[in-house]
Amino acid sequence: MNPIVSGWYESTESRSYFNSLLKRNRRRTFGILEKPNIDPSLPELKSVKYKVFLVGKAAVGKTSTVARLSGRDVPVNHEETLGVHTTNVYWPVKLKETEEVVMYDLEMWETGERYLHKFDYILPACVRSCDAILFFFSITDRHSWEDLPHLITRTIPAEFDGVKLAVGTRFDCASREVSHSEMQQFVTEHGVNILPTQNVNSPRLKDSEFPDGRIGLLETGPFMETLITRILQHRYYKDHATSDIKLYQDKRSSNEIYDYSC
Ligand SMILES: Nc1nc2c(ncn2[C@@H]2O[C@H](COP(=O)(O)OP(=O)(O)O)[C@@H](O)[C@H]2O)c(=O)[nH]1
Ligand SMILES: [Mg+2]
Repeated sequence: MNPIVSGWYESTESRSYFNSLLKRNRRRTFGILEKPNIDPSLPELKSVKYKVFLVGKAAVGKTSTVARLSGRDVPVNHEETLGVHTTNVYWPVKLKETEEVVMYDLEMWETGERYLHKFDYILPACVRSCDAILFFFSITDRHSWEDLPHLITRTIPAEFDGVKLAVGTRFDCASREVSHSEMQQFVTEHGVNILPTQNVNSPRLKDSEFPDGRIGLLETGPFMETLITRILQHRYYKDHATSDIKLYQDKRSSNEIYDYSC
């Protein structure tokens, strides 16, 4: 069962909540001490933070994915991320059972691949208390795809008890080096679902150089909803491990690749 009202971000009701992520239709960026300001006429909003770690080969599209999810432009050229970088991506969700709206704050952790190899304290810091790890490959880079199973095993510590998801980038590109059936097989064999993404910029606001924040939110909605849903389902499994676990079993078949792009 899906714990959230899916597609809620497209509803009229959600608009006043999503407005807190925008300023004059541009996506707002939030500093460490800042949070989205919700319209005071709305009921007070619960805020829940989750830690998400993005890992994968250099130039596979980790920074671009975070840029896209937080409403910034995708970097034109690859520049290695220096040290560890975190970005908070906010996303309001309506819970199905209680009809409560919750503001999720996904703290996205990324690091340049070189730093990961150079300093052996970085990986443990990134995976510690992590709610989800996103393993990246590019659909136009066969090597990143073939390395995916090793990436998973060399990244996760034995005690890791969070969500594992693979993210495939460059689904906008025609020159694909990975077939659909290979991805299907991977999902069946490893029990790790794949989220396809295409990190292309949103259209510009009228007479402006800035991306249209509202369109960006709509475009990234399926990715954000899937990620939050997986985290919530996983936590539910953990909390109810000995009781009615079947209740929340995901209706999607376990070998499904999420069939959308953002
Ligand atoms: N066409 C296309 N280009 C992408 C995509 N994702 C990333 N890129 C490009 O690949 C380059 C490297 O990506 P980046 O996010 O910096 O890689 P990182 O090292 O994994 O953080 C960027 O300059 C982007 O322009 C995608 O989904 N589609
Ligand atoms: Mg990067």
